[in-house]
Amino acid sequence: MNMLSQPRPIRTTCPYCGVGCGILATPTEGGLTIAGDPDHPANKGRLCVKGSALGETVGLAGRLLTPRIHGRDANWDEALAMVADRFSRTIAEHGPDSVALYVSGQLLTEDYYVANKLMKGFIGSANIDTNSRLCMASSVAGHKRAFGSDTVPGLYEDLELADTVVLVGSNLAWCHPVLYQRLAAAREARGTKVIVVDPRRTATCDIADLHLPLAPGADAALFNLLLAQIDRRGLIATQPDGMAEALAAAHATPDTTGLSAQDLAAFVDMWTGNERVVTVYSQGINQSDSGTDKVNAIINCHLATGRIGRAGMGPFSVTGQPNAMGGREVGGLSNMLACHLDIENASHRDAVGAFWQAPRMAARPGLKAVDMFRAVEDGRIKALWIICTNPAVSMPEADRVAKAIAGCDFVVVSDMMAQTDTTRLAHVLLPATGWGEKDGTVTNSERRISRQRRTMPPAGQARDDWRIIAEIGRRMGWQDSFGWTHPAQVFAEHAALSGIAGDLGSDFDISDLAGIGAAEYEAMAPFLWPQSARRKGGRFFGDGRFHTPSGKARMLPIVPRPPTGGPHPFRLNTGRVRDHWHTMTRTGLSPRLALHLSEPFLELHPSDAAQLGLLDGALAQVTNTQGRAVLRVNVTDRARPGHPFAPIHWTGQTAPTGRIGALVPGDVDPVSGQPALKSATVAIAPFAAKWHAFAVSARPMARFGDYSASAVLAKGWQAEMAGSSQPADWARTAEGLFGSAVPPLVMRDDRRGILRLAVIEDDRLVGALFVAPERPDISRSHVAALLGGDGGLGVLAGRPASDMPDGGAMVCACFGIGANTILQAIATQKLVSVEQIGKALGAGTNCGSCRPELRDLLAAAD
Ligand SMILES: Nc1nc2c(c(=O)[nH]1)N[C@H]1C(S)=C(S)[C@@H](COP(=O)(O)OP(=O)(O)OC[C@H]3O[C@@H](n4cnc5c(=O)[nH]c(N)nc54)[C@H](O)[C@@H]3O)O[C@H]1N2
Ligand SMILES: Nc1nc2c(c(=O)[nH]1)N[C@H]1C(S)=C(S)[C@@H](COP(=O)(O)OP(=O)(O)OC[C@H]3O[C@@H](n4cnc5c(=O)[nH]c(N)nc54)[C@H](O)[C@@H]3O)O[C@H]1N2
Ligand code: SF4
Ligand SMILES: [Mo]
Repeated sequence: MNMLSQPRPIRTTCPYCGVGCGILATPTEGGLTIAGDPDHPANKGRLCVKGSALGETVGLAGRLLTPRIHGRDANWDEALAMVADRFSRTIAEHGPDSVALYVSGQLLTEDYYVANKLMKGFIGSANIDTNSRLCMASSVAGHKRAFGSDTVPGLYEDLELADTVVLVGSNLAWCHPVLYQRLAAAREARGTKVIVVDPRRTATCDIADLHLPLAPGADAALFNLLLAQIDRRGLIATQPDGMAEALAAAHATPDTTGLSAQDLAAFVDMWTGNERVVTVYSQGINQSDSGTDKVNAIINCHLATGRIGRAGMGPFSVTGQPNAMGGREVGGLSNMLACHLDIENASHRDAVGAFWQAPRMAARPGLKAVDMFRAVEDGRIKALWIICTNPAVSMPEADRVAKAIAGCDFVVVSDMMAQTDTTRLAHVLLPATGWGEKDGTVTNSERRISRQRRTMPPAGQARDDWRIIAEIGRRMGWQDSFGWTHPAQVFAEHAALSGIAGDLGSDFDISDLAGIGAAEYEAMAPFLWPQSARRKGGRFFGDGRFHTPSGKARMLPIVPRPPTGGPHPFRLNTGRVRDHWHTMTRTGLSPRLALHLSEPFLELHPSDAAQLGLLDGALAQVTNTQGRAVLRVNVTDRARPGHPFAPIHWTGQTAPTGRIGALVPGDVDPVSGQPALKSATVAIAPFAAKWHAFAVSARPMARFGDYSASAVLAKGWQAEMAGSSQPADWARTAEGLFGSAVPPLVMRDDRRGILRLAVIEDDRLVGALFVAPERPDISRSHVAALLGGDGGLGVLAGRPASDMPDGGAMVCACFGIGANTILQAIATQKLVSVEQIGKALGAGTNCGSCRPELRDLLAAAD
């Protein structure tokens, strides 16, 4: 690097959640330094722990660096020729509906637009669906029913301007941390009332004035009861279509919420008592077999009171993925067309077809995700291209989906990573550039379009997704229509099409940017859509005009339906943890993120645990007719009785028995096709393990045992293991695990059934294994810290010497501060607030994601 020129920070956007934070990324010798962009309107300089740790995830570890065909390295020409040829031949023989694309809300808008153009305009089938089907489909359908368009009316600042904010089925503290921080700051400043509606007591409840632990799935009943009260209290302020029917349904709704009369009354008072109410909702609403009805039950209350599209008011569906919103704009779902146009509307189809000069416009909606994989299973789909998503893990019926993909005639997977549960099943693997290497745009939850910019060269031979898809389009015979050479050209084309859509009445119109060139695109600052001669940014619907034929909003009569039952006693709730992103292909690379929660777990209410004979820290076997998982039990009254919770992040790569999708049925919402991902019914029993073990290793470890969960460390890897039969020879096992020919040093205590082994090569600790009848009671952070050092046999003690501190389980990932350190500081320095902990230790002062846990530790120390 030139000594004279300091590297300048590059403005880009975080690739994780839908908050869409601006980042300043500065290239350094070894990678990138990351800081929040103070000028980005979404975060104004803040970042959460996942965003801050991005620098640790951009190395070459695990990357797919070349195309691969049937497991061998191939060159691009060969791989692309094969994909184009197989797709063309399949279409020629079996018709356009015999092929499918399954894509992702993590693609950039440019990637997404090109994929849709190829499929819907040129291949002539709408069999392109996206993981947003698992995520936002019910919100999209609910918006369209109520507003006539898929429009998010409000802005982030509405959460700051509101007097009451209701969070329904949203763990904002962990899943949209910077938006949560903005809300927490507003509450601090102006006393905003916060209500959390969630069967589980989540970290978000930390700032809740009221937590409603409602019966799972009872949200439509709750909002119908609210609507009935709105009517009784004379708060109806507008006359949308369908009002009478919606009110009749609300008044007829019995109370199935399971809430106390007092809590219910407090909710109604807080909601009706302030005009400025924002109701935020997320996957606790969408991922249900009546998710669309739940969305409309919420929107009904805002429409009836006219609390929509004005400062501090409105329903607010927060998007999960960084470009979930962009995907909706380009028509990423199989039942939509680009620019919020309708595939079922002939004039919309004609307009898009004419603009694209499309030889074969898809004439009807394609298959939705669950049905798409069923069609893969039964052979109707013979060629499948999966881009930027890991369905072998994240789909419901995950085992069945993995089997279907494995049985498909021709499977192409485009990913950044070489080894995922889905890449394993591909005939052709295409290496994609990832965050930091890609160049394009994303849209966040408040409709703000921001640039992701390239900050480093592509890894190996990786190529941008849009370039790969366009090249396939050209090789399939459509040279001119897929001839772009720069992402700005793709963006400009999309913007031009949005102008035509705007003329047809679409809300999504960014035609001001139709003439954008490369330099302007490069310099583009974040902006809100729409952006056209008609309208610029701002909120929607405050003027009472909607996109329905009558111009009025529509209220829906909602008859609440309980979730579909099942033969098993427990209803399994699923969701996210603070420091991991989905199937962990990237967050799993960061030691800082890996240790907050390093194993797949089951949050179980104490009464359930007692009845099942399960103690905290034991392993539980969770089963139903379609799958099985083994999970670490966390006994906590955060879970509702009968309603345990498990995280979605573990995979065949990290914890083969921790794949939760294997237990989730393929039941879908009849309107949106979104699967019910939070209500599998399951049976739970203790997992009978003969031994438990913990290991650290400087080299990647071989997998061992009937249960194993691995995580990356600063100097290697760790694994928790358990098995139902004893291996014949533990020393042999250790050699295999650590890939070492050096015989291990052994310490055993037969009376307690404890065995400890260490492998030392050239005076360095390369591996240690701790075996016990129960989960080994040792300090994991201490043992991990000794790895690679010359501490030798000392590791076998499993704990620091009494004069050395043991930090304990990771709480503050930014500064690497453990629970023991914090508890000790609370005790010795008599700390009474999160702020004081921050002053004393630094914990909680950077991203703030651990502040709820700091409050828990303060309470525990009381
Ligand atoms: N750390 C982290 N952040 C993320 C992600 C990640 O993987 N990790 N993923 C991103 C993505 S793609 C998404 S979609 C979002 C998801 O963001 P969220 O929707 O906030 O996250 P989840 O944990 O899936 O589910 C939210 C809550 O729904 C509750 N819930 C379950 N059933 C019900 C019910 O019947 N009613 C109600 N009211 N609540 C219920 C669960 O208990 C859970 O706390 O997060 C985004 N942000
Ligand atoms: N039970 C249950 N299941 C769920 C959910 C739940 O709450 N409960 N949530 C659902 C939701 S909301 C979502 S959004 C899904 C998420 O599920 P997935 O989309 O399957 O999860 P990811 O791990 O984000 O997968 C992204 C893949 O793309 C790769 N990748 C990253 N960047 C790029 C890129 O630029 N180009 C390409 N080609 N590849 C890239 C990554 O390595 C990874 O393999 O899970 C769903 N499944
Ligand atoms: S809140 Fe965190 S994960 Fe979400 S965009 Fe901001 S930094 Fe990224
Ligand atoms: Mo999502």
